[in-house]
This record gives sequence, C-alpha cells and structure tokens, in this order.
Amino acid sequence: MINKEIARILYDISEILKLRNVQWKPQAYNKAARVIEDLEKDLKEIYEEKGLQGLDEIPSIGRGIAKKIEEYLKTGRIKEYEKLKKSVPKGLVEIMNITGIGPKRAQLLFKKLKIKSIADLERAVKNHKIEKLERFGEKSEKDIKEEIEFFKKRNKNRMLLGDALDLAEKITGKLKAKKIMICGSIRRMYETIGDIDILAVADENLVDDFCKLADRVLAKGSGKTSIIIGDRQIDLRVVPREDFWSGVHYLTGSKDHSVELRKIAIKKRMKLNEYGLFRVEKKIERRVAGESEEEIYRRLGMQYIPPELRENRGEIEAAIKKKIPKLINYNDIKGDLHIHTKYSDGNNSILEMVSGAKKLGYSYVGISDHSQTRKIAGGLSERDLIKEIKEARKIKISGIKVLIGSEVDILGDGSLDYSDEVLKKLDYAIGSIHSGFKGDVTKRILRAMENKYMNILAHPTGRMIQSRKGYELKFDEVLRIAKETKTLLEINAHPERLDLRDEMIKAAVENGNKLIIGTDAHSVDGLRHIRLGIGQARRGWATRNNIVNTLSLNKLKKIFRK
Ligand code: DGT
Ligand code: CA
Ligand code: CA
Ligand code: ZN
Repeated sequence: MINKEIARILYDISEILKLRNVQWKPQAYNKAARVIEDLEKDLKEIYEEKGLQGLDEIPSIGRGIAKKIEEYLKTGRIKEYEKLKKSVPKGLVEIMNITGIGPKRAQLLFKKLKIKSIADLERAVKNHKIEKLERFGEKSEKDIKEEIEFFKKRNKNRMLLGDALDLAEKITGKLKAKKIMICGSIRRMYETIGDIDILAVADENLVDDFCKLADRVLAKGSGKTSIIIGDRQIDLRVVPREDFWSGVHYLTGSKDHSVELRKIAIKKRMKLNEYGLFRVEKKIERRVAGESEEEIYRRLGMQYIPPELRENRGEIEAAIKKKIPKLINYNDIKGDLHIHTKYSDGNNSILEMVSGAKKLGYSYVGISDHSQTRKIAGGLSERDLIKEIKEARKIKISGIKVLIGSEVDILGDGSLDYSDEVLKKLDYAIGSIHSGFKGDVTKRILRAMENKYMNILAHPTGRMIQSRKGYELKFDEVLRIAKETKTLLEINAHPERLDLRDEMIKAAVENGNKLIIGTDAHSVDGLRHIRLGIGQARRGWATRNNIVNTLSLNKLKKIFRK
C-alpha cells in the first residue's frame, strides 16, 4: 500500500501548488499520482530491483518526482512536501476536498472570512456569511452546505473495492496454503470494504508467514489471526479441510443474508452455521451439507445464489422460486471501449493500450480520448482528433480490432463538443458530463441522447465513491429516453467511480436497457479494473444479454447504428 500513500502525498503537493498559483507543476504531480495509483507493482519493489532508474521509467514520472519517491522510500518523508505544507494554512487544502471549492475560492474564503478548516466553513455557512460574498451567492452557499454534509458522512475508514482486492490478492499470492479464499465484502464485490477476510486450510507455516507481512499483529491464534498492514486490518481464519466451504459461506456473508438463511433452516428443522448445514432430530445433529456452497443452497430448497447477490435484497425469495438469472461471467467481456491514451490525459500510446487489451484476450478495443472543451484533461481539438483517427486506423495487430471513438463532453445546452462532421468519422461516441453539475443535468443528457452520434452515456451519475455525490438526475427519464434512442448506459469500472452503481444497474436491467462495461483506463494497468465493473453488473442482476460488450464486434456495430 506504499503506492497509495505516495499517491496521496503527490496529490497533496499538487493541491498546494495549485493554491500557490504555480503553473503546470500541479498537473504533473496529479498525473504522476494517478499513474502510481493504477500501478500494479509496488514502488518499493520497483526501487529495490532497479533503483531510481526504475522509478524514472514509469510513464509520467520524471526525474524530479522519481527522486521525491526515492526520498520517501528511504526516509519515510519528503522534505519539500513538509515545507510546502507549512507554506499554506493547513485547512485550505482540507476545504478543497469540498466539491465546488478550488484553489481560487479557497483563497477567497481565507482572505475574506479567515476560513481555514472545514469546521470554519461550516460555521460560515450556518451564519449565512457565504451568500454575501462576491462570486458566491445563495445557491453556492446551499451547495457548499450539501457537499459538507456529504463529506462528513462518507466513511473514510473504508477502502475502495479495487484497492482492497489488490491488497488481498497480493497477500494471498504470498501465502502457501492447502486452500485459501478471499471472503467477506470483497467476495461480494461490494463497492467499499471495511476489513479483509481470508479463510484457509493451513499449510505448516501459514500463520507465521501471514504475520511476517504485518506492520502490526493484533491477535495471533490457531483459529483467527488479525494483522494490520498500513492502516488496514486483515483477518485470517484457519479451518480444517472439511469445514472449508461452510466456512467460506459463513465468512462471505452478508450477515443479513446469512441471518435470513438461518431462519429458513430453522423452519426446516435444520441448523446453519460456519460448520455446515445440520439436520436436528431428537437433539442429534447430522451434517447434511457443507462440502460446497451449492449443496447448502440445494438442501435449503433453493437455487444457488452467487456471492454478489447475497445482500438480502430479494435474492432469497428469487432463489426459492428458481428466478435467479444466469449472471454475466468474469470472462464474458470481449472488448473495452472506454480508454484514454497519451493523445489526451492517458499515460500510454494507442499501440500500448491496444497491446494491453490484446493481452487480456479481447477481440476488439476502442480508443476514447477527451474532447476539446475538456482542456485540463488534454481534450483534443477537431484537428488533433482527426490526426488521432488516422494514426489509430493504421494500427494492425492480429487478433484484435481497433475502433476509434471519443469521450465527448455534453455541453451546457446538451449539445456535443464536436461537430457532426467530425463525429461522423468516429466508430462511436461516448457522451459525458464533466462540468456544470449544479444545473439541470437531466435535461442536458436527454438532449444529448437524441443526437444520433452519441452511442454511450458514460458514468451516468457522475459520482465518485468517496469524494463526490454526483449530480441530481431523474433516472427514470434517463432510462426511458436511453431505451428509446438506443443509447447504451455505461457501467464505469474505474475503482473510484463504479457508476452506474448496483441498484441502478438492476433498475436498468428491469427496464430493458442495454449496458456496456468500460474501464476508463488511463494506463495499461487500468484495463484490469474491468472485473470491478463486471462485479457491479452481477450485483445488479445483469446477464450477458444485458451487457453489449459481451457481443462479437459485428453484432456490437449493429447496435451502434442508431
Ligand atoms: P466489511 O468488512 O464491513 O466490508 O463487510 P463484511 O461483510 O466483510 O463484514 P465483516 O468483515 O464484519 O464480517 C465478515 C463476514 O463474517 C460477514 O460478511 C458475515 C460474517 N459475519 C460477521 N458477523 C456475523 C454475525 O454476527 N452473524 C453472521 N451470521 N455472520 C457474521
Ligand atoms: Ca470484511
Ligand atoms: Ca472481518
Ligand atoms: Zn473517460
């Protein structure tokens, strides 16, 4: 998790530099932070293997930032960062966590109202000081109030699913066990994770090896061992072989799901616990299931329920009626169409991204860089887009077809950020809302979907799991018009987005909308997050039929024609 720590510092540096009106550098730090976040390999490992050179070779990381990373790895701190932190009131960086407050507004609030913490800001809102400020006004004050509430509510102690899954796999990858499984909320692909739960049938040194990975051992025992890595807790439970699957079932939860199953077991004169399903007769218990999870559900008189559905949200009733659909599988995706390259704000070339997609076994891949209005993300002018199209059309790699699309901003009036003349040259267009969250976004989206060149609505709600609530949306309307105009709704698989979220996916599926899963990858490493999107699709009861990028390219192209 050292990557996460370092990325956070680089983000911080970027914010402070922005506050100090430094040009360009903030973007460089921001970009470096993002690359590091996406990186699969540990910076420490890279440094141990190849030294400073190794860090320098990471795309978007220049010598200067590489040296800072080295300093952190060696000393646990970055001097310049410590200095920078002292150069601005600490709270200013803090209040920039509130959506809608950037460096300019933060400075203004500090100058006019001496605001230097979120608490100060809250007080000012309460006393209606903000609405009187020039460049703010009543509406601003109300928005800030809402965003502060959102900021306070979000539980910063939970990890993003993507981070937790990476960490959990890193841990299990280093352990030797007869059987081992990541359970709990990760196995259910829940969007945020409290702690990591691992179940194993032990080999000799398992528990000791596990403890060696720890920064701190909380409890060590033959049954359950808990450790801390970074600021994260990982629980390892060890069970005898015959209890493995009943243990996996118990530890996968959710608790609500298990409690409901237990009630059903009792009605059938049975008992369900972490050791299996037992028939109770004259006080004698006999295990009737526990060899597999399938068996447990079968013996309870219901269909198997995949982990992603185990939230006690109607899945048990459905399983009794044999109404659990065949969910989309993790290997069903044939291509990823939401991909950024160096042309806009990505870190790899078109060729590198295409090769990366091929490695994942895809049969097609689509490039979708940002459009001209989105300048801070390196959005392409029409001329540059045409250049990109030309370059992409030249790429020929056997076994994978390259499509060229664009992630086009939906402008304030609902029009798209490129002329039809240019849109016509693309294989497909993704429409996105990136600004103007406070206006009537529904109206903009509806109008954009009427445009026959817009095939996909990206990250439909605009939320970021731990930092942004997203815009207000009349989702029913969006579903209706999307269906009517044959616009696909995206399940954005970026670890911070997961947008649409599970419940909305379910609503879309029930309404008969077509969906597409895209990673929004900004680097080759980012492509692997597709599984997070598939997990959300499964949590939303989606089958292969609901997700268009399970189709062959020919069939997909037919869907693109509006
Ligand atoms: P988290 O860690 O907050 O993201 O969520 P979980 O679901 O991983 O919850 P956690 O770590 O507290 O517990 C792991 C699993 O253990 C949980 O999914 C189901 C099971 N479990 C925990 N407490 C109970 C309980 O009181 N009753 C039952 N039946 N199962 C429990
Ligand atoms: Ca857990
Ligand atoms: Ca736990
Ligand atoms: Zn994107």
